[in-house]
Amino acid sequence: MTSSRGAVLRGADQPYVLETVEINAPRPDEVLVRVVATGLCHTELLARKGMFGPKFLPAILGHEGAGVVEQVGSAVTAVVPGDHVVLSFDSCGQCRACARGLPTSCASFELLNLTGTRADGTGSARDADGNPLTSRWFGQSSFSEFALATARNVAKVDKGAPLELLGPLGCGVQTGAGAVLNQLRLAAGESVVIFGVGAVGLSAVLAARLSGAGEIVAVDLSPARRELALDLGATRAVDGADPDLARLLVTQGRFDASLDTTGVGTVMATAVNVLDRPGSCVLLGAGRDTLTVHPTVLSGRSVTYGFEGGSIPSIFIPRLVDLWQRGLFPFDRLIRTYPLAEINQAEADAAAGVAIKPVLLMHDHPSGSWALPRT
Ligand code: CXF
Ligand code: ZN
Repeated sequence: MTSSRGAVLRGADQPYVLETVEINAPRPDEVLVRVVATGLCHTELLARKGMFGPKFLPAILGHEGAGVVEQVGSAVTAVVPGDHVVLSFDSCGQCRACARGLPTSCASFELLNLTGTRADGTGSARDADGNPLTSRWFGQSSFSEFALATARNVAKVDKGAPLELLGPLGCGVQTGAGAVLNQLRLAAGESVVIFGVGAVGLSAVLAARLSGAGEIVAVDLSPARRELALDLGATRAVDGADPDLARLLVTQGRFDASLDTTGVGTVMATAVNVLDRPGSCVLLGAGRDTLTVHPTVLSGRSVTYGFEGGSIPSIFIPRLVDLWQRGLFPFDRLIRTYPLAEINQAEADAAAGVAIKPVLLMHDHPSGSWALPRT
């Protein structure tokens, strides 16, 4: 057992509260990580709202952790204590999709990442009174000084990179960049339109620029986000509230590719309708809306949903770290840091769109040599 300070969410209308929690020792395939920093993802806001079931709370959320391996289970060979890791989504490693190297299509993706328990229904943390907590959120629950992850959801990264920065590579940044680099595989000169430029959409903008895309159009309701998208490489920015959005978008020709991060039904349909033939759309949004299009609209066009950008975390995350180190993928521009004690402010800023990607620092004084300036 390891005692840890963690942010616990006990009710949909309650703030996160810092509590002392007890984390189990690692099972054979598990990895105990001393968390340095954790990003806050939009999916955390949905978990608060009850999207993952009525029995979900109380919970330790957090699924963009980065830290140092403290202890490994007896069967773990991929990492050793002292390794620096980014925590990402979990997968079973045994289904047909995992066997084919497609962990984002794992047959147990929802079970392992969205229920907050292991596949066998157990959790891995209790509160100070010994009561169980939802504690396997994306196989990590990293709003905590220590997190129990699995060998399959840790990605070993270069020790020269700042852990204070890397957590969002585990979900939001990986999702947007992966959709472009792994799923759309944009060729140089191809055009793409990105609906919703929060952390996921802006990561897609960065990846599209890196791919040498021709036109990169960012659509968003927020003028500030549109401005940032232009600064990060979008060639055009369009107000998502424009009543004539679809026609406005195709004035210079239809798109080779489109991405939706909003999950809004009408916006997803527009993302399909503005495609060229051939054309590909990747949906990344969360929510309850459905996509409705007439079947003939899909002639010559493909639509897929992209859990985590179709990535293999142990390969894709170190690659993104390398691109960042070479100045080619400046995802740090999206980040605003907060001490863990200010998690409620971080959440409010994310919900209000004030912070694109909040990152919670577990300790006031970052452990690494690369200290993020407070922004
Ligand atoms: C989410 C995306 C929406 C469905 C649940 C999983 N991924 C990461 O936050
Ligand atoms: Zn996420």
